[in-house]
Amino acid sequence: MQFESEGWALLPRFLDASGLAELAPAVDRVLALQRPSCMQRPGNDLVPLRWNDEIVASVLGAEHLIAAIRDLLRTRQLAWISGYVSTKEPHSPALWWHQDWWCWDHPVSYTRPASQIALLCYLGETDEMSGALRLLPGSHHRSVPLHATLPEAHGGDANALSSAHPALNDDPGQVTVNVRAGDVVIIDYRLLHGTHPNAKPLRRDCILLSFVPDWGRLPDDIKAHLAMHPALPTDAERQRSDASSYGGLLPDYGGTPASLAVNRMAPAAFAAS
Ligand SMILES: O=C(O)CCC(=O)C(=O)O
Repeated sequence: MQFESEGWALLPRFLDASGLAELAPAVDRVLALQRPSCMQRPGNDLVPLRWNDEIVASVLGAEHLIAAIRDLLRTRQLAWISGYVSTKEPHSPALWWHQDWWCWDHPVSYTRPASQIALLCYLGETDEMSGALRLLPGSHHRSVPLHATLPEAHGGDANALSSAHPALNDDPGQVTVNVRAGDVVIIDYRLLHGTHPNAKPLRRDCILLSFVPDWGRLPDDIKAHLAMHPALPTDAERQRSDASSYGGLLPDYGGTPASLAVNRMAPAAFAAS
């Protein structure tokens, strides 16, 4: 299966013209309202979305997409965890090579199945000149030389990288995922990825939702941590709202939510088995 061995897959044409026409103004509204500065980094701004945001509701309500993800991952217990609008400003630099997994001290990090995945839905066409995603197939399962050179994915050191640093440049093993508007890319959270610079005068927009492919398979301590994610409805919100309309996509955790020690640094050398 390409997704398991390479750590990524393309689901073409998830959104048609009418879907794009609905989501694009919703993204404009989100960007006009909120910009937490902690989620701005060179070459990428992330605006968090909660469960009741219209964008999240629209993607989670897209039954054909959810069915395609379940087929791709061969799972029935898909659980949604978080959502963001991910943009690249006009004339913005590359987003550095990084991976999004947050718990490298945990043994589950070194098993083959993905514990968390990102869905990236692009609202416009992208290529090497307009901020396309680039990724290193297989880097979710074994280290590559780049791992040893990277700063912590969301840490302050990454903000200070020189433009010559390998984290900001092409890598010989990379695949550039040129997409059309409405295409979706799915990546394993451990996969090394980043973006090309956006040399164009237009903002490049993407909706990023994260999921656990198989909630039942996750170790309890990881579930206890993820169940506290601020994007998810609180117990009170679940009780007084129509959160049930998400068709079983909200994680159900019966234990006591508890934080785990976060480690976002992949080891310089590792292999999943
Ligand atoms: O916006 C993109 O294309 C990628 C964003 C990304 O890599 C991230 O937020 O981790």
